Formats: sequence, structure tokens, C-alpha cells
Amino acid sequence: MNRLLLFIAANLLLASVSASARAEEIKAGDLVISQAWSRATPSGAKVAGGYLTIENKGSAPDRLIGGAGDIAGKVEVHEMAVKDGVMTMRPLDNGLVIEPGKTVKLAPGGYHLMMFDLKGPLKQGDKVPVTLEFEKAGKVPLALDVQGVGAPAPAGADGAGGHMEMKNMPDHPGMKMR
Ligand SMILES: [Cu+2]
Repeated sequence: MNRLLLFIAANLLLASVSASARAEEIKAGDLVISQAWSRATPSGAKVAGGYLTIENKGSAPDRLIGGAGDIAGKVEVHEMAVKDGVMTMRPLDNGLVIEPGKTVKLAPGGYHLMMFDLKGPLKQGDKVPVTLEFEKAGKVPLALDVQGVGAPAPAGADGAGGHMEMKNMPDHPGMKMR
């Protein structure tokens, strides 16, 4: 019995250590943002995606309406979806709503930040500062943790989210990653 308790305690301790080592949380009003990350870009690439998890702990919806960063000429909020068998992306003109009590994940293959006109390559290990803009929470500075080329998810995550190749995107002229 005692041994079992010890075992459980040790596991809890390990779990909390790895969770805190994994990613910082950013609090902005009622929002908690975590696991902000991006991928290393091949040299010459002009676009990159940005991914993060946003939790709304408040009682009213908020809306991610845009972003900005020194690394990019323009940052947009995008949605990726399969339409008529073709993978397409489009900017969310009205922003991305985060309902109260809900968690929205921006991840490869779904919602994402799109950084255009990159001023330089993103390198693995970099922390890229960007500022997100929410309707209620306002401007929220954070850093995207740059993972390796083709990383499907942030380091230490459960590997959720499929691997998405950014090519053959008819909605994004000139958007070739390789
Ligand atoms: Cu996009």
C-alpha cells in the first residue's frame, strides 16, 4: 500500500516537472496561451506558419483578429480546410472566435497564423517574437518556439495533428515552401 502511494506520488511529481518544462503559459485577461511554436524554414522561404493553444477561462467570447512581428511583413489568421478534395487556406476576415470555457488549438492542418514576407529564415531553437491582437484581451506579445523542419507538433506534445506539407495551395499564389 505504501509502496503504491509512493509510486503515485513519484509519477505526479514527474508529470508536473515535464509539464512546466514543456512550455510557458501566457495570461492575457481571461485568455491563457500556451505551446506557441513554428517550424524552421528552408532558406529563401517567404512564408511560415505559427501555431498555439488558446484557452478562454472567462465568461465571454474573445476573438483573435490578427498579429504582427518584426520577422514578417504581415501576419494573418488563417484556416486550412479540404474543399472539393483540394487543400485550401483562407484568411479569417472576422477573426477566430474563442468561446468562453473553450480551448482553440492552432495547429498544422487547421487554424494557423500565417507569416508573410519573412525577413529571414526561422532556425530551429529560435524564439520568434510576435504580437497577437485580440478583440478583448488586446495586444499580447509572445514568442514562437521554432521546431525542426516538418515538425508535426511542438516538442513534448502528444504528436497530435497530422504532418502537413505546404505545397499545392491554390489559394496562396507564390506560396512554395520547397
Ligand atoms: Cu495560411
